[in-house]
Amino acid sequence: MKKLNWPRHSVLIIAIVATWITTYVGYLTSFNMKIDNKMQEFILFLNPLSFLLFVYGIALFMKSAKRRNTYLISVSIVTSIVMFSNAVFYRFFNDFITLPVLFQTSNFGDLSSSITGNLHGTDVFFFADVIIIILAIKFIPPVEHVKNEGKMTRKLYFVMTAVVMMLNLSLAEAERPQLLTRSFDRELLVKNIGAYNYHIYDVILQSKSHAQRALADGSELVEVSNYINANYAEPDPEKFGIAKGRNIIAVSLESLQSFVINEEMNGEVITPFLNQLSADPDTFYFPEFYHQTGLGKTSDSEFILENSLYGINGGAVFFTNSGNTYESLSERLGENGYFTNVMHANGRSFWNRDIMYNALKIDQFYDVESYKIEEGEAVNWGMKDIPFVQQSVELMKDMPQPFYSRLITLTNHYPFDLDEEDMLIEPYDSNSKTLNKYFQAVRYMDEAIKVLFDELKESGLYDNSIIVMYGDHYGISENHNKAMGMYLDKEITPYDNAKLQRVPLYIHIPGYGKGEVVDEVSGQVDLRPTILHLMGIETKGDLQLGADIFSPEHEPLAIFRDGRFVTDKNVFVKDVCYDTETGEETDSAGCDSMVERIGTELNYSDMTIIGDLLRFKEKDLGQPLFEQNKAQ
Ligand code: GP9
Ligand code: MN
Repeated sequence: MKKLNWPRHSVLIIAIVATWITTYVGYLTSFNMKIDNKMQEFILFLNPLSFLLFVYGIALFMKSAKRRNTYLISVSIVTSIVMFSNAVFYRFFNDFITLPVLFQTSNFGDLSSSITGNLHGTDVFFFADVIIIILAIKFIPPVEHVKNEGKMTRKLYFVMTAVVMMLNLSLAEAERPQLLTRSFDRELLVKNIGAYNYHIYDVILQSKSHAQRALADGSELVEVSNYINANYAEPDPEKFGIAKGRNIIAVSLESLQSFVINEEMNGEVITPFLNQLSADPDTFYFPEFYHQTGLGKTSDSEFILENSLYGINGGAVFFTNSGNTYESLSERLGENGYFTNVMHANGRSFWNRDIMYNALKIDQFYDVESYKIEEGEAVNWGMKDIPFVQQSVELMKDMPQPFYSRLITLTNHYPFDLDEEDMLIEPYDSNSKTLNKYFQAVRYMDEAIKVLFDELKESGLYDNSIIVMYGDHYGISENHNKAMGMYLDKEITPYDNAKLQRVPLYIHIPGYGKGEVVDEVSGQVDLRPTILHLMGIETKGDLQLGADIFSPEHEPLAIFRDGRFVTDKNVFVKDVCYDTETGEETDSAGCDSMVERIGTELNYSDMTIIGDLLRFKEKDLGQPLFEQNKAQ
């Protein structure tokens, strides 16, 4: 093996190191990224390297020194512009640039004023690498090309690049499992794979969804709406409009599953307040209600509630289709005079909420910046639920009424850590630390809900509101089946795992007095029509896959994103049909008749989202879709 031609490659090495350091210093000085431990610090430092090795390395294929140098300078200019633009964007939006933001025309006004108004003198530093490279080229004399010298060098070089890339990805995967498939947050992506790789990832994600959208046309919308109209469930006249004009307070109960409701753990009640609430004459409680989320977790539950469509398979629709036209619950309520908002003490960009909420026509997002987090008021993922609900009610007092506020709780989130003083019951004792802590975290959440009710009563908002609370998704995965089996005192079968996807739903209407336990099988897609009908708002003709749970025509059915489903008679898991009552395997006839229908429904949901079909609604068809289909 020939020795590396040192003087010739030194410009390349200087270029890589200069841009690497400039990028890293840029990270530290221009972005407010939360670094929790030494490993995250190391990943942040390492993450620009694989990309820089790769792009700068292309210079190794260029024979003339002049071309090579021009190339190195060009790369450094482009990378500097990328970092510089992100920094300026971040100052204004507190987020990294993503393609849809650049293409959303409504953002242009904000963008241009944010650029001109947010330049700092120190921004020149982003171009420090360009200057260093120009100086290096000037002072290091070029060495001419030696025949056949480059092959081995190149091979070694790109093997090294791949190794750095793999090291980076595996460390990132260990820090944040499923980082790329779940794509939680732009900040997490930049922290783990680096700003440059993040942009490549973003371009791939966005172009995929663009191409699929381009192929769709209005005829698919007619097909989907025919299916929806055939399944439309008329509201129960007794319930239609019973909460008309009231404020709506919806609460997403983080990771809350139904198996803890009305139950005890080691002789201690887990959810005393919620138990009392489910027996309250002003409450409808739904013990057979299922979450229907996929990889998008909380964001999927938000999407399903707002649109009565399923999330997409293998990703978070909040990321993949945030530029779509939707017909959200918020939009409908907005049209009916509501001030719509989401309250969640987390960063704006998590789950791409800042962008998606625009598409969902949510008037305001009270994110972490709207809250004051005092010493001792944060644990686990952030602000504790009790101060969160207290401050949320304070904010509600100043809202124009009627309002629709959706609160997203956070404390009962994996890994379910609590401060000592918030542990109101003892932990469970099993081989799963997660399940052991879960009961305590749920107990704390129950307390937070009690505080929410107390505060609402005190504020005077309570009587004229309706409170809808639902579990967003499971908290305990199948990995904890052994411990779960110990708690439930049975061996957990695939049937049990499906039934464990039940999450509690409460609809509390102060002063109503005719509440009951509704044991109809239902799911999150049913929330939108159910809520709108209670408010006296028609949904006929809306593109929604769920149905009003109170409707006598509601079908007892919950479809999971992975194709499992539950009806009042059967539970279907991976080609096996179980009896809903007994959990025994049963003759597949009952399931067979449903399997195709389930596939169709999930497919229609995907078609609607991927093809962005709602953009064809009304505008192009001239009349409300429902009327048109009736005429056919
Ligand atoms: C984050 C919170 C939790 O803002 O909604 O998200 P999850 O991990 O549950 O999807
Ligand atoms: Mn969640």
